[in-house]
Amino acid sequence: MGNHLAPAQVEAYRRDGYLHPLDCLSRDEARRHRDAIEEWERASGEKATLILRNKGHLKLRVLYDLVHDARILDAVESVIGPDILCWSSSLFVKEPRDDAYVAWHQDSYYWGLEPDDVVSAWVAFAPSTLENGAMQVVPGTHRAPQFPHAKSSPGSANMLFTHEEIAVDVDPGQGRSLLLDEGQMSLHHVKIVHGSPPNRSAARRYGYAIRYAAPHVRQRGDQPWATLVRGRDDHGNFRRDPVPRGDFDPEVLAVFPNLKPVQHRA
Ligand SMILES: O=C(O)CCC(=O)C(=O)O
Repeated sequence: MGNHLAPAQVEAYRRDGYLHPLDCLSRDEARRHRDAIEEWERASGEKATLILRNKGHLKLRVLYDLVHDARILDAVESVIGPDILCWSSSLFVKEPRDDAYVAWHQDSYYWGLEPDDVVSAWVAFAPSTLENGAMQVVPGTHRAPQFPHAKSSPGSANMLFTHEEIAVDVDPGQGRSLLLDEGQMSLHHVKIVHGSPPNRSAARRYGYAIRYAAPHVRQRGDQPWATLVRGRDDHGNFRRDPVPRGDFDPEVLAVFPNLKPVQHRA
């Protein structure tokens, strides 16, 4: 059985577009992931939220191992099937008492992946609470059409690199906060409307969102890269990521020069 979802949970995911809380890491494992990230920040002088936001699993070996964790993949398998690619991953660190927030958006708007057999597993390396800006979703919106998006107002603290947000009114009262203990995770559908308010607490909020796709998914206009993390890929729609042998492996950076910290910051 492992960590596969029960039929009622799969049904709830299909109806609502998200599922939480799901047990995943122990508290000790969650702390070890935080420690590894903070240790890397100290050694490199870089900020995790900037540098590890894009394909963090190809940068830090501890994250590469995590995207292969059977406890996550069992749950993911229950919603997208036994053949699983990790297309990307994003570490969202919210600093204490900081205005940074994530504007309401649908991932499908930015990613161009079709069909929508794409799910994010959002793993909490620290508790995710109302006070520290837990992620919010609007249930059922994954079944709505794709909404238009537009640039956020100038100077906004929207953490999304594109600085865009959904261009229709979202009633904040409809948002459900995905509260998680450290080590727990949530799943959210690629089309669900989601976002998160600022962190008003005295500690960092850590969420690691891992993007998984079934191999029949395609990206509009491009052949993306991905890591096969379970099963097989008989479709060939994704090029195969190199395997990182350590943190910021030069061989990986040779394939993806834009993953280099200094370029990412610009
Ligand atoms: O971590 C957050 O608050 C937002 C995460 C998010 O937008 C995502 O995982 O797609």
